[in-house]
Amino acid sequence: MTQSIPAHGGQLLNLYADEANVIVEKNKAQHYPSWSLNRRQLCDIELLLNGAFSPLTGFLSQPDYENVLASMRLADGRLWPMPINLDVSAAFAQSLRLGESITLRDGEGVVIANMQVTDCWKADKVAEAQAVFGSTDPNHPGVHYLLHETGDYYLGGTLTGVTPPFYYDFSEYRHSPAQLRADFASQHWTNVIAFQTRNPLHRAHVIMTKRLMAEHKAKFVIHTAVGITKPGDIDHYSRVRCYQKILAHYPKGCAMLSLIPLAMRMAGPREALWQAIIRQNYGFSHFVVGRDHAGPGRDNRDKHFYDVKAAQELALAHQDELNIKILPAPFLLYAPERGEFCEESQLLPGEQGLYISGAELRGLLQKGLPVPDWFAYPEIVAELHTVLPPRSKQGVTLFFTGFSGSGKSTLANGVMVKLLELGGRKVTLLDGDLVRKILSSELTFSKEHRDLNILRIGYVASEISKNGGVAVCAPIAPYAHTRRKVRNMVEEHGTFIEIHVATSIEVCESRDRKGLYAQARAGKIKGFTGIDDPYEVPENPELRIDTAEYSITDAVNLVMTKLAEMGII
Ligand code: PPS
Repeated sequence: MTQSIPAHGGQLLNLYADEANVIVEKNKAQHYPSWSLNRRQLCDIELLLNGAFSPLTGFLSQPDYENVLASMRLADGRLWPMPINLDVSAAFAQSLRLGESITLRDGEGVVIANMQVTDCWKADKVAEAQAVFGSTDPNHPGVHYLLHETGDYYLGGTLTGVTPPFYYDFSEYRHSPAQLRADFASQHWTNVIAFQTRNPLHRAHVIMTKRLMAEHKAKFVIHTAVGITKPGDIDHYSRVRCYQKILAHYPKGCAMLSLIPLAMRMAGPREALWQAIIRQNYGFSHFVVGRDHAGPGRDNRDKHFYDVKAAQELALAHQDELNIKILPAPFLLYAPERGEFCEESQLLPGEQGLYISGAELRGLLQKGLPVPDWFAYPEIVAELHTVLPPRSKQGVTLFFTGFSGSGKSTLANGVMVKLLELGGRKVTLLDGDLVRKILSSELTFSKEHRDLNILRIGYVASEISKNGGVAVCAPIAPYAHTRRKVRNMVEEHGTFIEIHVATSIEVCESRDRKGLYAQARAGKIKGFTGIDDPYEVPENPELRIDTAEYSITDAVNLVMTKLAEMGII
């Protein structure tokens, strides 16, 4: 029976205080130091509190953490491949004593849980990245988050839940492990396949999962991650609308949709195993592991971060320790002559199997080209056309970066005027100098303040792009990781184009239009970019222009040509 599927570690945990004690915990919270949970931490804490992360009773202690990194096991030997840490700032960590309790609040200040802090240590993030992701390459989104967005200290300790995080959206599809188990039991569902996904489903997915349902005499649940997925993914609102539509392609009463607030790490093999454990805790009997499951795609050299079969192999290698059956997903291709899907090995001699990757699909949508009917259902394509309109209708951020005096503002102004001349677009200029007078008037040029300045610009630009406008930004933006954060913000809703204005420091200094380089050389301005402060050269900008080599008109035309090439104008 499905309800008898044991949780990982034996017992499905529920870390919430019982009704009588909620008020006691809330009262205690008033006297504890508070930590405001970020989006990732809110996802993690919800799954800790509702038992999805059983057998964890809180954020990992240091011995558990070290064992997880070294051997994918807790200190007591139980299998657990993913570190679940409460990362905090050095200042907060150093203000605490071990044994002390803290209260964990959401962004609005609601008390989510209290935690007794048993461990506090400084993270070795590079070692963690290598152990968990097998890489320290910041092009990996999980590595980037760890190295650049995670607090420097980790706190471990047991949790007592007070208030479950609240959602306005799709509440009918949100289930805790206990609720989903009860739901399966009430419908007498015994074998149930969990299908983890962060993408819309198409014909091949439906055919593949229906085959698995038949083979394993199982019901089917689209158990979709709606916490944090890969930057640039289609937002969960549109995806859930797609899933609602796709359910009509399954036999009635045999398939359902459920949302899990999982913050994915894109950790490939380790993540596949972790996700299987989580699905066991939700009461599933089977878990589908796809090709390159939870992989972040390709690195800068166009190489997959993980072998496409590594996730399936690692999960299968631990099958004996799991009470959920791992189902490696067959990879289906479309055989056009036969009008059907088959595995590569089943193609007839000379037969060419067709497949459209996520990136290719995105390309078709961005160019406004038709999506072949053999690949996707028309109602899903219609939804995708709404959420991913052709690039000419999407919001855009043009992000010029380079030294002071490199020509960023001149170029940005020129491009803005050209766009206005073409018409049909609302354009906002967020020039470095201008922003510093208004948005960031109180900020200095320290690293922290420069980062904050760029994040403010990025936030405004992403809002403009989200609403279909064009944001033209022209700050120095000297740090690669901050530019990456802005790219991630913008790509949630539109197109991000990084233009490195690569004019050399010598040329910029010789221009010295504002006399600032002379002042920097004379030591009157300290920490001047390119003189005694760093500038990290963009590795892969969409465009690089040295303004010493072109007239202004030609340089502006280079940008406009790039925009035309990309289908933006
Ligand atoms: S940053 O690093 O992106 O936050 O800088 P930004 O907001 O673009 O501001 C750069 C403009 O500020 C003037 N300025 C300095 N630049 C660099 N370093 C130091 N220490 C500094 N102090 C003042 C300078 O005029 C820059 O203008 P632009 O338009 O880039 O020439």
